[in-house]
Amino acid sequence: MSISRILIANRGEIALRIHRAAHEMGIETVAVHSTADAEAMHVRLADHAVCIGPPPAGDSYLNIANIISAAELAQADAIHPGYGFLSENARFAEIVEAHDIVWIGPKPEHIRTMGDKVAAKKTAGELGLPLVPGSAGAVDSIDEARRVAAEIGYPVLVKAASGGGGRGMKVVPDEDQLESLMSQAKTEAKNAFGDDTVYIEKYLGNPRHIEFQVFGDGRGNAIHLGERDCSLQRRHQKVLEEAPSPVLSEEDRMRMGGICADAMANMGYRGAGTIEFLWENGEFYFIEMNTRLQVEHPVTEAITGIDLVREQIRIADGKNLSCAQDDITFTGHAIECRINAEDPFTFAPSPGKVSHYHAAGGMHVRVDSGLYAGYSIPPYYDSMIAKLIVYGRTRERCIMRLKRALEEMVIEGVKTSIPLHQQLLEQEDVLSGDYSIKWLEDWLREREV
Ligand code: MV4
Repeated sequence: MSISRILIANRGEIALRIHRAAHEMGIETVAVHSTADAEAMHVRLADHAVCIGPPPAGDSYLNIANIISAAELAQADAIHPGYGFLSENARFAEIVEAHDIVWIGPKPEHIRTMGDKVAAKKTAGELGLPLVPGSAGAVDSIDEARRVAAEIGYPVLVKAASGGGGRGMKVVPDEDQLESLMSQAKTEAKNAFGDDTVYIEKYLGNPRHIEFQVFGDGRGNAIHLGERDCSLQRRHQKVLEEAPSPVLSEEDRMRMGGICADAMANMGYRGAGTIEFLWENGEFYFIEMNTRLQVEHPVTEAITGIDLVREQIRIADGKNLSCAQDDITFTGHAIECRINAEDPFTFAPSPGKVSHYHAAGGMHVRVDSGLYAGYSIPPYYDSMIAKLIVYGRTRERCIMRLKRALEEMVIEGVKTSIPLHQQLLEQEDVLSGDYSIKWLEDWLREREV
């Protein structure tokens, strides 16, 4: 059996991205949409479209029953979840498979394990990934917390097992504050996730965020596609990502990438995954694994020439990985700017009608976006409206081209983060690649005064 019609359980640029890969493989697509998205580009482009509910995501893009019904109605034989929404919902993956629909994603058990940060860290350690020093698992009592913290040394970080994306974390500077901050972390975790399980790690003060792209075939074979540096973030939202990282040597890349690929091979991982590390003073420390395609995947595509969505679809269809590790080369440099409909100074969302639109173009310039002139950006969803991905033979030339492409982009009628990116690309530290996860927020704070 092979996949002939994919339901895309997502919206916006990633729905378009998946549609494009599918059509290039001769596969039909089914778009699903809320009533707010009836005029969206992903609906126009798809071969079939099904309305799955009212604007709030909880009633549409997160409504499992409606999405399964849409798949049955449209006779889709596979579902691609994209990123966000239901992409890391293990129960959804199980329900899809129980309906004899191909799930274009990892095995549900692996999604579940990596969604629990304590279980993820335990698994990562067993698979040989380097960990941040800390508790062996969940920390149940203040006495245990004191013991662990004294052993690894302050400052420590209390993290929620159900957290991720930075929610439910507390930095503890010394033992005096451990008890109160740990109980605060537990209360916040209970309220946010319905689970007050926490664990403790050594707090790394000034690391970079470096993540490795991996693929497994689910039968014990796995490869890595190198790393992305995503250190430029604001409130756990990535702003600009690049590949390769400005700080890794080819030797570091192949050594860490090899460790990641071996780990995925040993767990029998299937599909695309991203292994996130903090990097400080030349050392890697595993923090989390994402069991989905990521927003920033195009920078990896640019330097490897591999279509990651095509690879995902092939694997879900039972095919072998399209290339061996030795066939994969890393050439040149790529940077992605996330363009949001928001005020570039206050970051307030700026939904509304796009009066004029013109995408940048030219050699090595890619714009992934569902925008068009006359489109109304609805207020209900994420504010990211476009991704500008630029490639260059070297990092310097990539940055020159990126500046040129940002000048060309026209998005009128709403505020966008384009001016923010233009300012960023004037900063010495960004130009030299000398930044950590702290850099952007520090700079924004200085920019205000
Ligand atoms: C950390 C850390 C420092 N030390 N863990 C934030 C989100 C979640 N994925 C893990 N995070 C962090 N974990 C230790 N032991 C600092 C962060 C962190 C961070 C990580 C990646 C990118 C941006 C960040 C911004 C603030 C904090």
